[in-house]
Amino acid sequence: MSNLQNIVSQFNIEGRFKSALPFGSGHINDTYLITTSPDDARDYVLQRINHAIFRNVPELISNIVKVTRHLKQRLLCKDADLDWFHVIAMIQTRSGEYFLHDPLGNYWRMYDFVPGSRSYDVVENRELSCEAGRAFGIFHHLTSDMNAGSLFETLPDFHHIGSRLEAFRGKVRTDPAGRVAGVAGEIAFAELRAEEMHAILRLAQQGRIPLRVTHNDTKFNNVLFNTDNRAIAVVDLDTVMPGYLLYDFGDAIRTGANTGAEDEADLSKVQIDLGLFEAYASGYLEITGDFLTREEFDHLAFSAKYMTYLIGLRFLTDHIDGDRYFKTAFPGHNLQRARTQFRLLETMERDFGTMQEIIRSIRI
Ligand code: GN1
Ligand code: MG
Repeated sequence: MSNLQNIVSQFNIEGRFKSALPFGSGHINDTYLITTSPDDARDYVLQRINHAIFRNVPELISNIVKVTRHLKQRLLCKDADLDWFHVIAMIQTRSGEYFLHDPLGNYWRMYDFVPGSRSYDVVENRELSCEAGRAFGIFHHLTSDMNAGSLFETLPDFHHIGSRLEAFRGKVRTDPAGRVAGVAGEIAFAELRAEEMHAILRLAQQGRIPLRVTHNDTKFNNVLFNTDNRAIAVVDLDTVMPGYLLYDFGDAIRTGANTGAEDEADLSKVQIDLGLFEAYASGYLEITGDFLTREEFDHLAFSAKYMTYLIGLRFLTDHIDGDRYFKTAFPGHNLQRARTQFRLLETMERDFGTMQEIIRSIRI
């Protein structure tokens, strides 16, 4: 029996293991699509959680259990009227846990695969972007009455500008892979904007924006669509924890209103698409408009610049560090991703006035 088959056999699944194929495009965990026989038995998504990054897997799983239970309860309320929206079920092991800790020290968990569902790495049109906005809006709406403090902070200071700059500057100083000289332009680009990028942290420190239950990885490819291209679920809840809504909005724009892929090498293809931006924002605000605070609303456009900067800074830091954090497919991949983010940010700077007008013009 293969290792994966052996792992799968310890979960409570329908049918018999047929195959395991690498699945999705995550940069951290290992993900497989598990098919089963007979053909009408369910299929599953199996993941090996990267426990070098996620140091406390039981708490991570406990966050997901709490949030998915809450989502399910809220969806059951008649007034929710969201019957197309799915909460992806985690599968229990035969001993009733939501994860498996194997003898090698690896952590595994399984989800239902929603038949016919798909995700996109690049946004193809405004309808998809608007749908993604609605999906993350529904996630925020349904969790807006949850106590954020009841969740564990799985990755402390995940989107904290101070910590990310400190890590970046530390690597620039020590230059562990001898790459600093080759990225002087990118380092200067990041430093030039460092001060401005403290805006959301300041709002938080001054108590002007509320701590909420947030997703923290609102990439476009974390939205599942059905065959009619309706967004039916948000996935990848590993980083669900207390956070600021602006981080989720901004990170979604980074990928959901970008004309290129996250690692597009041809920078002329990378820019903020204002039509996609408007579509995402209107889908999102259609759902969240009545509970968003004024300060949150006023900083939505800025949050897109912030998250694009932050993720670019993280890719650049990892490049300087010798590619130890994100999975890479070729040498220089992290640097290419950083350059793509920084190019996208420049186009947001160019169009920032219009982005703000677009937000203001969406009636909520
Ligand atoms: C990582 O593995 P994936 O693609 O779900 C990262 C996110 C980044 C993203 C960039 C735990 O997410 O924070 O935004 O890559 N996740 C973690 O594509 O660091
Ligand atoms: Mg993720």
